[in-house]
Amino acid sequence: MTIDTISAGNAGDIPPVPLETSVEIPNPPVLSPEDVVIAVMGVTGAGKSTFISLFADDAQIGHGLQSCTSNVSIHAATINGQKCQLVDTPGFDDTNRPDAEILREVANWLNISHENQVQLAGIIYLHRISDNRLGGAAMKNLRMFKRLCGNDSLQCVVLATTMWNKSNVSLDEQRERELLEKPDFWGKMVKEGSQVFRHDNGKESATAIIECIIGKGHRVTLDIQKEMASGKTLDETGAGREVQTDMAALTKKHEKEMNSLRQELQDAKDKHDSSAIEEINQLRTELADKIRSDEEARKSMQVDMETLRAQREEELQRQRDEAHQRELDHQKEMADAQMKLMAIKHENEAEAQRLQLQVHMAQMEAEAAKRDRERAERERDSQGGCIVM
Ligand SMILES: Nc1nc2c(ncn2[C@@H]2O[C@H](COP(=O)(O)OP(=O)(O)OP(=O)(O)O)[C@@H](O)[C@H]2O)c(=O)[nH]1
Ligand SMILES: [Mg+2]
Repeated sequence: MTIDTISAGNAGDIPPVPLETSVEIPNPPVLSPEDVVIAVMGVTGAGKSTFISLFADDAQIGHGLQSCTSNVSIHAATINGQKCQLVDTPGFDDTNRPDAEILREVANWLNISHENQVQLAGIIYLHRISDNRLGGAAMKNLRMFKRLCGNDSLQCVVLATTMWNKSNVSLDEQRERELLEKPDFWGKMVKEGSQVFRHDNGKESATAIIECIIGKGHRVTLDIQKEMASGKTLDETGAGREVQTDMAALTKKHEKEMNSLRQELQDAKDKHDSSAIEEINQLRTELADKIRSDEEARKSMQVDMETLRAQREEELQRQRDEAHQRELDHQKEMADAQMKLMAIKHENEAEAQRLQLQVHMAQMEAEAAKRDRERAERERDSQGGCIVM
């Protein structure tokens, strides 16, 4: 890594800003077949990164409304003397990215692991017990997760609830019962061997979850790994089909909206209502953009393992280049601000010296004037002594 520092004369007590001119991007840790690898999955904001951060301080936790983790990342951890690798994953229903993009990222990581004979020891699926109902995003995420894993992997799955309301547990317990009883929720998974835990955001419950997985000593190959290794494209896998079904429903909704906008536009034209025409056209443009990106997302899943990997490498390189450029821009901004700060400091120092001199000159002149006055007084007094009465 090359680091230049910007020097700007006497920097005083301001340390110079290091300006990186080139960055070596560290390679992600390489996993081996002997590693105990545990993936943490779940809807965005379920607490995946927070869970991992209990054992590895390099996990990135999100504190805003936006989804935080965007790429798969691996974090080495030691739990009661046992080494393992915790894999942080982006959650579906990400606020920034379509599900197809998230599935591409997760599938690509799983494909590469599979190719390198790295199998998962288990998967922790986190769910916010505070979610009012298991509909929408949580249900979609769960359906996707089940397809991704397949029935054969369910014995290595731990379903853990997060965000318990400590002051009123009864409502959360009722939701937990519902999760366990309904086959579509967790019921069937539990029957197939998945374990259920409550995680209270503390290290103790997190350790119990990881120890449960390590204790089983299993290794699994997920359905999506088998499917893609057999030559299927992503959209032909179970998880891919699940995403497609959601996307098809969304596209249908968008097309229906487009049709009614077409009708509204005609009505507005008949009435010569120019402001309504403008408003409807704006909505049509926005909707057309959405339909276009639905189509792009659909196409992005028509990829086999190799194509997906090549495309993801390119995308990640682009992300890294953009992040690096942003970093350099901010460093430059900081360096410019530092230069300005020092210039102002120098200017102020010169101004302070000028004022000091002015004070000094005024003081000298005041003293000279005083001396003149005293001399004048003395002269007056001595003249007074000569007055003849
Ligand atoms: N009260 C409570 N807050 C939690 C818990 N786990 C996580 N949080 C908070 O929930 C927010 C989101 O947590 P993250 O760990 O970033 O969630 P994530 O699942 O990694 O989210 P994505 O990266 O967006 O998929 C953070 O503000 C955490 O501090 C928990 O068990 N209890
Ligand atoms: Mg995260």
